[in-house]
Amino acid sequence: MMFWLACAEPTTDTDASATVQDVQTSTFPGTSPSTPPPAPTTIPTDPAGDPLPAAADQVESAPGADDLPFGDPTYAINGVRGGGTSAGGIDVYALDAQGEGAALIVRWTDRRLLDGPGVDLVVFENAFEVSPGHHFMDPTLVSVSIDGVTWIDFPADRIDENRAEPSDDPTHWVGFAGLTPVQLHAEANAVDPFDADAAGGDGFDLGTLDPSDPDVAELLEHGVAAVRLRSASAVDDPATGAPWPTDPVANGADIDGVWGRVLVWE
Ligand SMILES: [Ca+2]
Ligand SMILES: [Ca+2]
Repeated sequence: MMFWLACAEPTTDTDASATVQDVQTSTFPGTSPSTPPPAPTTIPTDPAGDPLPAAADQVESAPGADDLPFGDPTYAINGVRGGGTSAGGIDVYALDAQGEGAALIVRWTDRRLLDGPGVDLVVFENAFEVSPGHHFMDPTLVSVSIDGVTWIDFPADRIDENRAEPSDDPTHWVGFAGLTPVQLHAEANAVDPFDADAAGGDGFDLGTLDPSDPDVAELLEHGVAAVRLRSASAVDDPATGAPWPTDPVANGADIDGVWGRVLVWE
């Protein structure tokens, strides 16, 4: 029933020293990055070999990948290197603003993300503050799946009265990623990715999904195998039937990395 489960390595064979570079070579053959990520990231485990919070380390799908600057999707799994409050990080994979290339799917090698206390998942994009209350940002829709077929969207909405118009006020956008600047930096500021004040990024709690939905119930039982990120500009706002309006100078979400908190081996 779950194609990723079917092809997973036996849990006893898990190599805790696997690196992002190992993974990307074996699982994303369509990508031949001419400029490798700055450094491989070891999958962290505790002394018992159990996984600790970790960044997603596999690209499952990146149809917008190309040889242009920021066209290499491995930058979405190579660690987070934010640019701080007032500048956008450049260690990113840029999704398109429209079309098939506006989506990216990432996952964790041989692991699934469970619903733990509070935020379970943090998406780091490269939004930054232009002035107080005004951000340059690429609102991003977040979905989760246990099988890569059925996707459950985190509810997202505009809560101001001008939903058909762009807004650079992040408080107008609720349930989107791509809103909050990123202070987390793998080398220069390796704070807790789940400390929102210290790390930035946009957090998501699986516990906020509706457990009366059978698909959600199954997801909560088995865990998340993959996360899909989509530029909001490529998706229709159900209330208007038109794409979510984003700043004309924004050109799609720029994904730096995705962290999960409670991960279990498959
Ligand atoms: Ca949770
Ligand atoms: Ca990155």
